[in-house]
Amino acid sequence: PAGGAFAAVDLGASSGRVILGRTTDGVLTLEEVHRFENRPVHVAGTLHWDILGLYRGVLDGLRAAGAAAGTEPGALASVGIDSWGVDYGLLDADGALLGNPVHYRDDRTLGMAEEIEKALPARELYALTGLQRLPINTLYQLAAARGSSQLAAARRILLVPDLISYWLTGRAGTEITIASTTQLLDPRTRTWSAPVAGAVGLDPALFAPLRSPGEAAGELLPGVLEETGLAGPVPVTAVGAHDTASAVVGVPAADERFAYISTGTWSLAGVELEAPVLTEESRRANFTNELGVDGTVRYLRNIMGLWLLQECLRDWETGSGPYELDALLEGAARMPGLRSVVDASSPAFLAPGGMPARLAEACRATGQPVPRDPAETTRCVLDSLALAHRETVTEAARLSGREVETVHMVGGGARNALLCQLTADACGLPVVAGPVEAAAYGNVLVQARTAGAVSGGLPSLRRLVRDSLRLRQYAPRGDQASWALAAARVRGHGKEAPCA
Ligand code: LFR
Repeated sequence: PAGGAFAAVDLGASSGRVILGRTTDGVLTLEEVHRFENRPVHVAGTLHWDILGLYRGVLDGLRAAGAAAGTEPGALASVGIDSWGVDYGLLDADGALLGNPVHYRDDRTLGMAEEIEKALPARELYALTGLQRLPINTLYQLAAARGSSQLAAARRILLVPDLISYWLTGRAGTEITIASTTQLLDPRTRTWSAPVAGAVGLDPALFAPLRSPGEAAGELLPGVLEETGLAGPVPVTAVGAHDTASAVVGVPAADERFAYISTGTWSLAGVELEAPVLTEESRRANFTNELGVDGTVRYLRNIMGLWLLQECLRDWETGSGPYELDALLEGAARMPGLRSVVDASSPAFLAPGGMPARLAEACRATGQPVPRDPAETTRCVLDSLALAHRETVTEAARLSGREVETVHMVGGGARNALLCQLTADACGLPVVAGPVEAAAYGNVLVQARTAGAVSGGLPSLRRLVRDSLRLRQYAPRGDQASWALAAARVRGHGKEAPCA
């Protein structure tokens, strides 16, 4: 097709994907050409990402993209990269990577928020960055790395998608949506925050120049072309490099009155705004103001998401053998609802390991029945997620003044019919589910716009997603009272920023 195909590299916490997108006659088609595992590794007591394994997956994926799109010049029109947020690599003066990037779930950040807030009180930090207080934030990771010889030798810090982009093109830059996950960016000026960097003693020269989605990010290096069998030049285009930013572009909303929930390992629930909300009330509710594509703000809260269930499955599998997710979900659907719920926004569930026991403990601590088997535990997780979705969507609307009439669920969790239905019930609003690969849609659309294959602002891009897909709708059932009562059972446990 005219204009060629676009390769979206989308790196998630449990798998990476390379997806080929084409726009023909006002319809967008996506084809997954390569998928690979992302398995973190414990090395000497620290949890790391296997970054070279991921990079190899990207190269294999680009080769597969060439095989599908054609290897003649122009067949692959461009490449865009997005990944999970907050994690980074450090480069030395020669541009070499210093050590393997550390996983955000590593416990090195314990106590770091309190530490930083001695120098920069929580209120000021929020006014400067608008970020929710989550232990995973890059700021707290860098605070934990203070005094290390790696940080002393570092001349540049690159977030994960920017590091991949640097290896592919030889050009170092930081895309603004991924930069906005660090807690080192000022969302009002959209520039690095000198006072925040100063509070952890970071040299501002460590940060790469910022670029925006749609801008050129370089071209594949000759060695990369050779290894992937592609014919150059192949441009790399900056997209919403934060997967959640790309996923929000891929939300098929028909107007402004929507909330989104990007559900996968995490549930990211919130609204899209033109300007950040930096009020004290917003800080107390622990809402984040991450940046989106086309100058937008992603006003949202992180909810632990399907991580809770993934970790249960991992635990049960080491015990009594493999568990079929579908069978568990069927069992959970037959259970009475809202028997016991936990606070699915609580960082208490951040670390890996022993999840069924931790969920049971949370139920016990709040005087609720302890789930007795995997089906009951699954139901507890899904009810808790739906409840957290409800609380977050309602609070986001209230604190931002944005009217919400529809909830869009995108990402892997949009496949989970029970979760979608419970979310509709809990929110008392219709849920529209899909696309599952929203991040890839957003990634491809921003590239396609830069290449001139599509045009217009976010509403036009979203219309294209709508016209290219069959979406599932879930109407709310039942009344709101039972959800309000369930909310009262967990209230006060970790919902507010635990600081004055
Ligand atoms: C989702 C996500 C979230 C971010 C978390 C950690 O994949 O990018 O937005 O808070 O991962 O990076």
